[in-house]
Amino acid sequence: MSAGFENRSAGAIWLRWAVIFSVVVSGIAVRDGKAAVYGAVARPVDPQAAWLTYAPVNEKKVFGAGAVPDTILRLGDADVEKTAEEELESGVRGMLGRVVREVRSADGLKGSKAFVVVGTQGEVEAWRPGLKSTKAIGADGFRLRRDGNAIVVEGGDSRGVLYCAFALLRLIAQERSLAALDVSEAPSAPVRWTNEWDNPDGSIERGYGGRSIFFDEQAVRADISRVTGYARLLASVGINGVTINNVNADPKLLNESNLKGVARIADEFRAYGIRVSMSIDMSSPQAVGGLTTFDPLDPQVAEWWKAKVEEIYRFIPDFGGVVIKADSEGKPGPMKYGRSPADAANVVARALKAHGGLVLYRGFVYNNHLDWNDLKADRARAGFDNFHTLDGTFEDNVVVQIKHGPIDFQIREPVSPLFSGLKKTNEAIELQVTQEYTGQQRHLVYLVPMWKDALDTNTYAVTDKPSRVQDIVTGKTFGRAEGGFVGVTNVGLDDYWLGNPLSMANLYGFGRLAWNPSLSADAIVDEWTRQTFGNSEKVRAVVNDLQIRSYHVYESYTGSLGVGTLTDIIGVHFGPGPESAERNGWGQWIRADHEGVGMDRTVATGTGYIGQYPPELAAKYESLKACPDELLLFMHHVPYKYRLKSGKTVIQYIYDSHYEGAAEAVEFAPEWETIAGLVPDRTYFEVLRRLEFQAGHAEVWRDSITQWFWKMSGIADAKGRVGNYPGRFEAEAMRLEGYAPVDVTPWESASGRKAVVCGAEKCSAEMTWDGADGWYDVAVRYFDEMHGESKYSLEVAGREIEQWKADWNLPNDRLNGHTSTREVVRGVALHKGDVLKVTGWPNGMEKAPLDYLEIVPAVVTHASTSKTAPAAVR
Ligand code: GCW
Repeated sequence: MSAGFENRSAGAIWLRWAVIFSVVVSGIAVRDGKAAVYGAVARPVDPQAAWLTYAPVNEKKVFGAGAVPDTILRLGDADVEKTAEEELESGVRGMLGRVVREVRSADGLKGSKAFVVVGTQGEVEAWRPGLKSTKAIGADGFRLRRDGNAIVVEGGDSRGVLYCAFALLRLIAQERSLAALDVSEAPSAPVRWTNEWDNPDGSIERGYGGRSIFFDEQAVRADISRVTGYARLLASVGINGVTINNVNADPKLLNESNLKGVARIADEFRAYGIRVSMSIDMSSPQAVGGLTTFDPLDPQVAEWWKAKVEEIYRFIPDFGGVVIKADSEGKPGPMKYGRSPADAANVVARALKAHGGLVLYRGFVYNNHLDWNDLKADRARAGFDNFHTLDGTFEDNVVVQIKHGPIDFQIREPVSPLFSGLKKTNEAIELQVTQEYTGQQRHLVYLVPMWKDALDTNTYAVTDKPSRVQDIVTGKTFGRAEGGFVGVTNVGLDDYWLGNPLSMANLYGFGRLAWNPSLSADAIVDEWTRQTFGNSEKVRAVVNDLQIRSYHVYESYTGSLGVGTLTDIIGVHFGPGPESAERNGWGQWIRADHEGVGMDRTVATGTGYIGQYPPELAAKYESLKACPDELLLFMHHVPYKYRLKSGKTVIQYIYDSHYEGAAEAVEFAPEWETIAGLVPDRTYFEVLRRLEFQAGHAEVWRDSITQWFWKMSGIADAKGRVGNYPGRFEAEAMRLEGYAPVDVTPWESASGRKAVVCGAEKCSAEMTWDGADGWYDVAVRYFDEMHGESKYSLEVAGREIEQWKADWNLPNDRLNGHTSTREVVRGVALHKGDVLKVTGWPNGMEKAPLDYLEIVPAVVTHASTSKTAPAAVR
């Protein structure tokens, strides 16, 4: 080896640690002696606190020359008001470094320089009549203002008091001046719920943050201590309901012993103003009730529901109601008896009405055995077709819960036409916080911009009132009293709740939008970043930028132009799998053939779906010219050479967007690395390893989708990238010992369609470097299946430079786009003639699979890599 080129050594690792350390130190040093008091310096933070860290702030910015509160006067006795007091106490202690006195009467204020008074409107007026507001504060609403040396935390009811307290804490956390404080707010809608798809065995359907915080081993967990932490987070953004079990509901949860468990959960949520609800299975009267039928029009069935609901309320007096998934994806429902969704919803709604409970009946009713050969068949039509004729027939405590798009949480969909299709029915929009189709929390995807697109879409339902989706679900358009927002959240026992610390911006954003859908995606993320990581300009610039860019980046490398996420739709919905969309009954078709791609949903020649929208919106989508490019392939089938508004052909756009998106994803980790030391270390590394994974997985997406479309269209990439991978060395073409080539399915998810697997205890693949001497980044692409933890090592010129384990349990047990991942070793010195050798040690069913090596000139932009993380967080 010639001088000047040394492989990764302990020295290199130390250097990287030194970089991180110096960032930490300078982060502290610039804060002129106040480092320990405030600012975004590395500090131990409880990850479970998420955005409620209550870290020290610069109190001058908040209070100017005025005094910081030293006392809290609580006027009321309601538990929720006590919670508000507790939060204020802990927020002031954490952010302002003051231990406040908690008092119950004006006498206690003697000697106080400044105080916070907490109460409902009635309590505040009784305490100080001069503070009487001219207007009544509505349910859950609040007014937050100053009165001399007092900050008045006043709610329309006790829940409003709690929301007001959190609003105050949110302002302090963001170092906003409280000098001229007078804010009145009210929630946009009464229903602000999360749905949790938790199963009694403790698993969570489409959950990516660990096991259930509610259930284990077929019952409510003995230890439900995580529930309080979750309740705090939800209440802090105004969520007032939680449905604790999967919409694919297990009927036995309605048994008495389970209801007792649910009552324990409800007790925890109650102090935070949150009502618990449950998903129910429509066949329960038969499945657990012993009846011979569950026909909703059978009087015995109605009686059974009435009795069951009464029993529930005996255990949980403030039970919120039920969520119903029926006649959908194999779930039993009224169709069995020729009855309608309204018949089913109403029988339960009547039972709940006397107790103040709601039925949220899901609009997600569709046939998953559609005929692929029928060009008129269209799953997107199902919601409207199944529900709009029932408009006006639902009880007034029924809310139809509608996924924001007509298919299923794809990366880009138009809004469901059912929103404008129901005028005399309460509606709620269902948004998915858990990233089922959007990278499963291993990819950074800030979803608020997508939700905003949906909420801001004007349906043109009526001309004399605002008719955006947000106006409809908040009841304004059609004058509905109930309705609102449901977020499918699926938090788990993971310390970061959703697995990825940055994904918590989605939960925060969901709550904030439910409270006020006119907030912008930018404003929401900045609030979140400030509360989570502090007010440092640098941290805000980086975190906000990453979050805001992420939605479009993910869309670009997965499925652009409204074609759908292009994942394996009949599997885990994670990696690429475009072929899976076609030729089955699920109806997530993209109808790609050799000439063109896209679903023709026009009225003129297609499925007629577009005709379900009000005329103005329908006209926009029906016309090829007017249809926005980002929804083109959702609405139309076009030839690959069809030109978009930019003049680019569809096929070239598909190639370009996948390359651009993947290239942007590669920038995420280095950008995050610029704030090493300015965010808590553990969080830093948790995020970093995900961003590095994302960069590698975006490449799998890019290559799979572009190759698939190349094969399908026969049209080559004008820029020559697709099928041409400089620096790539296929494992199957290397000198193999023990390894044997295998075909990978789907073919496009492995480079050259093949991988190698090891049938022995240990195998190796070798190649000789024939390029120029220099510094290179070496990527080893391999497959990390769910079960088994194979070990690998990489040697260069007889020296081991890297060792790793395939222990990230990617969500599948085969070699494909879900499991393809890579290990990158940066800054490797290579000389012509050097031998690179990968050794694999299989484990369990995982046969140390390898796809290729990619050797590209080193890009030294990284301050560190995930390899520098302490072993505990790797
Ligand atoms: O997207 C599909 C999911 C199912 C889910 C269903 C639904 C809970 O793949 O896992 O079931 O939607 O929303 O009911």
